Amino acid sequence: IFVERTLAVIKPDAVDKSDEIEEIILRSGFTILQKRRVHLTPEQTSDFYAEHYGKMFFPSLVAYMSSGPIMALVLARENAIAYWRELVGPTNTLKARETHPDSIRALYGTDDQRNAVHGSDTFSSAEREIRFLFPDSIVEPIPAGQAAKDY
Ligand code: YYY
Ligand code: MG
Repeated sequence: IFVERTLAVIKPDAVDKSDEIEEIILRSGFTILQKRRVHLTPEQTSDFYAEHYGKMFFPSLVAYMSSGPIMALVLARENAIAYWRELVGPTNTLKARETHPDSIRALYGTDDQRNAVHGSDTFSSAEREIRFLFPDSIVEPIPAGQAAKDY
C-alpha cells in the first residue's frame, strides 16, 4: 500500500464541529498522525496562504483565517492528497451543496470563503504546509511514490 500524507485544516467557522469532522475523517480510512489546535496571527496566515498574495480575496481570507482558532491535522492514507480534496468538495460552499452534497464543505461550510476545511493540493504543498503547522515534527516526509511501512 502506498501511504501518503496530507494536511487538513478545520477552519474557524467549523472548528466547533471538529469532533464530527474527525469522525468523517476516520470513517473514510484516514489515520490522524498529528493534531494541533492553534490561533494563527495575520502574519502567519499570510505566509500560509502566500500563493494567493495579491488576489482580491486575500485580505479578507487572512482576516477570516486569523479570526479564531483552527484545528490542523496530518492525515495518512493511500492517495491521501487527492482523496481528502475529494472529500472536502468544491471551494465555494454554495456550489458544493449543489454538486457535491455529501462533501464536508457542503455539510459544514458557510459561504464562498468560510468553507469549513482546507486540503493541500499537491505533494509539495502538503509537505510545505505540514512543516508550517508542525514545525517541531519529527516525522520525516514520505518521498513521493515510496511505500511507507510504519503507519
Ligand atoms: O484550495 P481551495 O481551498 O479549494 O481554494 P483556493 O483557490 O486555493 O483558495 C483558498 C481559499 O481562499 C479558499 O478555501 C477560500 C478562499 N477564497 C475566497 O475567499 N474567494 C475566492 N474567490 C476563492 C477562494
Ligand atoms: Mg488551494
